[in-house]
Amino acid sequence: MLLGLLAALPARADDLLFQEARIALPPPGAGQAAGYLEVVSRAARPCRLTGAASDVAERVEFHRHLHHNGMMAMRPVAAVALPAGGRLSFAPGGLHLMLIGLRRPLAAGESVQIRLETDVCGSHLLSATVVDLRETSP
Ligand SMILES: [Cu+2]
Repeated sequence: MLLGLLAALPARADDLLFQEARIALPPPGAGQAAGYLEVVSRAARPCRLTGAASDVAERVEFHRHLHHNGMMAMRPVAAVALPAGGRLSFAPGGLHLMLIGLRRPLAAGESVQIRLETDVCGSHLLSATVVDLRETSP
């Protein structure tokens, strides 16, 4: 009953803030690229990130890095919970976006539009900058 009432409230455009959205420039010829960002909730209720999409890729998944028997693997996750007033970090070595099936090569410095869908916090279009992370690695 209460959940139904909350879901009926309209999502506000400023419910979520997106910071430091960036895509790691993939090696030439790579079919996929990882994306990172900070998601800050200013919403009064929890929500779930339920999907992502971009024109430059056939699909965008949420991935987690897992260490399993000494091996590192990436696993897709269907949805990610975001507590009310909380923060989510999509960062190297952890939760990240994966752009799969790149439709064209990406160039360092360009902006890529990514749409993030949530259950009750609206649909958001954000701009991610393609960054050559290898340049900044020690
Ligand atoms: Cu991945």
